[in-house]
Amino acid sequence: MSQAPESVTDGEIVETRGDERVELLRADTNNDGKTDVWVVDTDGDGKADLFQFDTDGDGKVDITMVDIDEDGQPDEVVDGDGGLPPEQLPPTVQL
Ligand SMILES: [Ca+2]
Ligand SMILES: [Ca+2]
Ligand SMILES: [Ca+2]
Repeated sequence: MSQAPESVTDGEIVETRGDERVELLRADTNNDGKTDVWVVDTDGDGKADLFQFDTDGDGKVDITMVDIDEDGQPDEVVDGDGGLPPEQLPPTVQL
């Protein structure tokens, strides 16, 4: 096992800009019919600030990234869904 970067924490609940969950995009990048990328706006300003990825294809989030200042650079990265499990809905976009 390689050492995780200091910014990656395990099983933590991430802090987001707001308490909403407006999914701007759900995408299926490996075309298995399950969503593996979620792009979310949590404070209702229409800009994405939460990004979640299912890297092993089981439909559950493996990595959550928060861009707290919406500058396009993730500020916090956690293992798992960060306490923000997405609804299991079909992807809106197939990539
Ligand atoms: Ca936002
Ligand atoms: Ca997964
Ligand atoms: Ca940022």
